[in-house]
Amino acid sequence: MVSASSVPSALASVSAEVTAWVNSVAQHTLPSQIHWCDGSEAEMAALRAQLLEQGDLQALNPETFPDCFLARSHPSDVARVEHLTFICTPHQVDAGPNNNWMAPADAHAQMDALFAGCMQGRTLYVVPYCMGPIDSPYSRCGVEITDSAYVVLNMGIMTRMGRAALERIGREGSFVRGLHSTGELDPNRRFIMHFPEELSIKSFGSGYGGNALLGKKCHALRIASYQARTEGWLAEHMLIVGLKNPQGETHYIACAFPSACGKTNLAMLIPPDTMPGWEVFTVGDDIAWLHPGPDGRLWAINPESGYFGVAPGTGPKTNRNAYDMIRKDTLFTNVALTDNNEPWWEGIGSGEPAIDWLGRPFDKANGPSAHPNSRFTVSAVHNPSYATEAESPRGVPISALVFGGRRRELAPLVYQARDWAHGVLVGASVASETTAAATGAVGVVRRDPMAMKPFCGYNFGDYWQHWLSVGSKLSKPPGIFHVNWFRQDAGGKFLWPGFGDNLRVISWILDRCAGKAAAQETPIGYLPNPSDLDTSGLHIDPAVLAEILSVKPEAWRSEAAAMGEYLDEFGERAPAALRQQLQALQQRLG
Ligand code: SAT
Ligand code: MN
Repeated sequence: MVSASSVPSALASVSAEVTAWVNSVAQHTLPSQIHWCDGSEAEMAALRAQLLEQGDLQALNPETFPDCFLARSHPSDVARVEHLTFICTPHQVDAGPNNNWMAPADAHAQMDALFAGCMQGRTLYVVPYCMGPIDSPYSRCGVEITDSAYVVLNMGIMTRMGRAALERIGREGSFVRGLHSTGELDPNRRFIMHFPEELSIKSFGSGYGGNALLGKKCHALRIASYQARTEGWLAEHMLIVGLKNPQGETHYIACAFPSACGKTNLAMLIPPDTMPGWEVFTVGDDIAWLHPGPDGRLWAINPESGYFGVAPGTGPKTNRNAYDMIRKDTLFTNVALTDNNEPWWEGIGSGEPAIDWLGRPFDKANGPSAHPNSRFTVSAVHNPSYATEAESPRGVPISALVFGGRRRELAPLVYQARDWAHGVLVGASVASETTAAATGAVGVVRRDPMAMKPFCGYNFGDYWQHWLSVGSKLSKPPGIFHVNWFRQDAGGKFLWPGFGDNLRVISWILDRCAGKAAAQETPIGYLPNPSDLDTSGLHIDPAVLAEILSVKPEAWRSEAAAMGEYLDEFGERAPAALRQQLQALQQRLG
């Protein structure tokens, strides 16, 4: 084992706390080497070269996809594992019915046994990172220890990783500790444990996405949501996008949708030709940290610096910006290949697969060629619509918060909550069909409050209370809305075109926030009349538009009753104000 004296002299300002932790982990996991990451391009290139040599990465067509690589994960390790993900607080009630729970001492014992000697013959990488702009007071740092070079490469894209982060940790003292090993990739020896009170994470047995890139869901949502509650802010599963209207005014909105429900597409939306003069700027596509500002508005930063996006469905028609940005310097995971060694997936719009995600010759009898949760990892700076404001230390002011889910029925295209407290109920009531982003059945409707079901590091009852209290600190709160791009007819056909045309809905949302748009008052909130939406050039059947802008009291009464049962699961922790909001909704529904 190499001692921590191997800290490179260039990184000599390492805090004693980080060094002591790295030493103790090394003594326990017994790596053959320790590598302190500085985040330099030379370091990333060396790691890629090493993975290429080992056959763990494959270079893609250098002419059409320069500096792009393919990684294939273990076939049983392709998505987040919610049933193996735990929140470990001393009292179970603090984790809440929304989380799997284990007592911290038991969880540590179980994880420490798995980690014992697990890095023998491997390199232990020390990955210091900063979530958010390096000079933002809202940013928070962490250190991930991992034995996976693939994880290091991803963290290098997804976070501000390396020297500057380590220096900030040296100045601040505090950091989130994330310990990760791929172990043997045995699904029976796989756990993702969070210790919010200790600001620490232990993840074993998976090399995939949200299970292994600990800065993302584990830190920036589960641990950060807990930290945010104690510090008076919100860590949310939201994209952040800026919209400049033809009059030249830019407004920012933050939108919470479950994984694989189109956050990346909306964050990079291209306005339809029939809406000239609009411009769209991406601040973030997955996570927002929201702070009440001194001006009474809500301000947002994106803690990430890259995108870990779903590949299938990404094409020139659905997301031109993403399609263009992943043609260089991109790491693909579990996509298929063409016979020209280019990446391929269902929905890419041209070409055809030759090799499937498992490396076999493509045969459609085996199902989709790319795994439905195959991904691209790419730096945000390659996004043609990247907002310079994403680097702003103070963040961007938020005009509207938008919740949404994937629902065939019930939820209309868009509606506005009556006020903040009602908006918290709307967010808490989000339900969505499950997707391939997590293992388990796909297409089952489940409650996914604020799109945070898999990501809230504490009891949802306390979380809703925290949302209510953040609202009370805002003299100019954003409007709260709910959208549903996914309504279908009986034959399964989508009723709304989605993608760029979603700007029509957002335009109404922004006009509502500016007090400029009309609406009809319904029991569930304010909906546009069909004439309030800009549908010029859309060619949508008026009957279809009326259908997706209607509220069926009968169906909503059942929904409200189901929501009441859901709140009951949280017992006394469910805020009284939320129950009052639900009662008021039920009264309005009659
Ligand atoms: O695998 S991740 O958690 O990083 C992606 C997602 O599910 O949203
Ligand atoms: Mn996500």
